[in-house]
Amino acid sequence: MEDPKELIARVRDQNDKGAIARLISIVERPVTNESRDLDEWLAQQAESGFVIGLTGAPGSGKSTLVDRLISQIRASDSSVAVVAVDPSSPFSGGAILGDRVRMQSHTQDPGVYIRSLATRGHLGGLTVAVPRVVRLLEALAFPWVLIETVGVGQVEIEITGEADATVVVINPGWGDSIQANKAGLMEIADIFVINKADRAGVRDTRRDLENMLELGAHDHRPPILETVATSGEGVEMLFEQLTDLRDGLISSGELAKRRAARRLAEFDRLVSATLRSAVESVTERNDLRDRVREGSLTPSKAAAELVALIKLSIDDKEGV
Ligand SMILES: Nc1nc2c(ncn2[C@@H]2O[C@H](COP(=O)(O)OP(=O)(O)OP(=O)(O)O)[C@@H](O)[C@H]2O)c(=O)[nH]1
Ligand SMILES: [Mg+2]
Repeated sequence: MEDPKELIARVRDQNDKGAIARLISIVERPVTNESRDLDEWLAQQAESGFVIGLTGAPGSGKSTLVDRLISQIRASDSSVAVVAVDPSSPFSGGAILGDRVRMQSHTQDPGVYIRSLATRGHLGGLTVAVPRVVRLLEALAFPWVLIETVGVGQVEIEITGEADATVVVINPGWGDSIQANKAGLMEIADIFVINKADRAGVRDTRRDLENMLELGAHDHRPPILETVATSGEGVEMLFEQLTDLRDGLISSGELAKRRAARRLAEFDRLVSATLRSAVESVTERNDLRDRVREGSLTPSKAAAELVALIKLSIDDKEGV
């Protein structure tokens, strides 16, 4: 494994995208020594970026929109990193490969870094990996980080919760906003985008959305924007709104609050993931489960024994 410090220097001095990829594969594995070293460095870096999650039904136009947003951000002379996340895919490919093609015009641009993350057998999976990767990208001096999640399941919503702000993308047409509501997207949206506004039904969809927002308890009613991602129409406005949102969250202190809550959530997730993996590795090495299954040991005694065994294995490691 390469020294994280050297990799960071290569990113800083030579804008080496390969070094970014290596650093990502280190932070993805939170309990290794290299990753802990990197954490120390990360903790010293300013949290100066703004992280936007884009979520919405498959095919709603998120990647096309991200591609256009990249252009807007680059035109403002900032650099941008994009993380495309597909929790349903066990490997990078398929839909994510499609995203790469969609954002291809930017891959040669030194101010743009695009990375896809798919489910791998890492500790805690994507819900642990994504926030760490995002924090790394921010620390590597990307002032904007965009996270695109494919689909609107529970995991996607959890991942979106790792962003500073969330854009929910829906399309015109009957039922789309109702689906978004069912999926729990009304509560997490900072901005709604009706993309594919070149299609019929935009007004109805806007009215549906407004009605649903009326019922919810929002301190700030999220703005509803219309875009045609394929032509770029409305994207400049979206970028303006995102910039205003960022400035507002900073000046009200809300951004700091959201980030503090996320640090705690990361801690909680790491604790459960670490404990779960300790439970698994201890369970593998004895017959507690078998004895519970046959009824020769009560579940509560087995649980107590398991905890004692985990404690022993931790003491062992500390003694080394
Ligand atoms: N008519 C129209 N088509 C659009 C618009 N935006 C995107 N599309 C098309 O919709 C299709 C899906 O776009 P993507 O950007 O891949 O959508 P996505 O939400 O990233 O899809 P997944 O990542 O698979 O969930 C593509 O064929 C786009 O060209 C739009 O504003 N109008
Ligand atoms: Mg996509």
